Amino acid sequence: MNALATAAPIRGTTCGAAAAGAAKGAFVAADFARDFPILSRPVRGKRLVYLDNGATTQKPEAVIEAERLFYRESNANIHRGVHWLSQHATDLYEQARERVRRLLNAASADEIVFTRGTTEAINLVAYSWGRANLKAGDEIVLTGMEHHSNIVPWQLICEQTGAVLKVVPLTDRGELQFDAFEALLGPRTRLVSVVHVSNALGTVNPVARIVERAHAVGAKVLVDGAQAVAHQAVDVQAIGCDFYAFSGHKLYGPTGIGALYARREILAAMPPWQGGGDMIRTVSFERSTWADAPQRFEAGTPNIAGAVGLGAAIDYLMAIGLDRVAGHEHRLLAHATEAAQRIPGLRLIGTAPEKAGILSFVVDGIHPHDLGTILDADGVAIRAGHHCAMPVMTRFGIPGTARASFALYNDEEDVAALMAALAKAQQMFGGARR
Ligand code: C6P
Repeated sequence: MNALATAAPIRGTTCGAAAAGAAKGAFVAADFARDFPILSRPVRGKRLVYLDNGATTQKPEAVIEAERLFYRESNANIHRGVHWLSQHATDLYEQARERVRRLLNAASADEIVFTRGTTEAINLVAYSWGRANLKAGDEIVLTGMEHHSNIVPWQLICEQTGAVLKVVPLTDRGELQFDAFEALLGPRTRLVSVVHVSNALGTVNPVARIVERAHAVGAKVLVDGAQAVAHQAVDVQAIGCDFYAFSGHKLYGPTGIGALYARREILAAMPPWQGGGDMIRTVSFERSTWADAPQRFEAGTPNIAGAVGLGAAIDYLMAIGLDRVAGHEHRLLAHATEAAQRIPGLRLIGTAPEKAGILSFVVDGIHPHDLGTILDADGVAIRAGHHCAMPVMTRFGIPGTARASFALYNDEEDVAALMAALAKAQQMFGGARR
């Protein structure tokens, strides 16, 4: 791809093996894996089995190349220059916004605000919408499976406004107790902020139903889509949510770039949360006025190359097709779940019927961190710990879990490597395997 290809119309953009795989119809993960240069590097002398996609996904050549070419051929600041290069960079940045719109099926690109990622997107809503709309006694409903990024900003805003948090409890399988959720809703509920796919449990929440119930009491709904957007088709209009947040780096894109979707009329009424260049209409020492959304929420020079890389990642993923990716990852999860259940002493944490490709577990007698270290010696990269979801660990009475999280390039061979490394860990810890 060259810089012009990056800037080219969105439809029909495909690259490398992904395009071939998409055309063939058969989903061969190994074909896609070849698009990701890092997956062919050995780690500790072993084949890299990368199963830490919940933390961040690897990047296809198309994304690496798009960022590299941006700096080689298109780099300039945006929305400011009268010169050709600045206008060109601005076009690329705005085309990336359109790609995000298409990914989420938002009604307008003006509903997409670029952020550093999910965390910043949620903080934006908390500090802008939250400070302007919440007062003492108002209620924010969260769930017991939220990432810290969807807890702490609300705690900070509650301290400032006097609003209070209400938390929906979880079942033993790691689902929301829907009755309890409905019982928490009332005339004081201003916001329901809920994770789409739990990073610690894999549970897929019924977000459209949640929105319907929340809207019935006049509350707004924010969906944390960090673990969803790369693994299933997301349609914010079908979900009906007011806000949707995600990170580019969990979607095969660069770090330091993500987006907030917010419904146009809500965004139009929100005050700025950060001040600086590019978010103003006029400035004087007496008074400043603000640009329209989304610029109002993008103070300062943004991550332009990151946005271009994110656009390339979206093209890559959509060329393959999110439904096909979801199908593949569901099959892989079912296969991994079955294999894990055959390991004595292994307990899955998160067994909801609606799950995405996340396998969280504990093994008798082996701390998750030890598991992670032993697996790493065999080139198997998983995450171990509380996954920034400490309330989930408290709910299940454990310090943490070992977590394998799948992406489109993983396959049965990766699952076999995981299971073999687990068996080895059990032998090292005194032959827990019977
Ligand atoms: N979860 C994980 O290993 P940022 O850091 O802003 O890109 O994403 C934060 C975030 C928010 N919500 C959910 C559901 C998430 O899973 C994450 C990031 C990583 O599970 C790092 S803790």
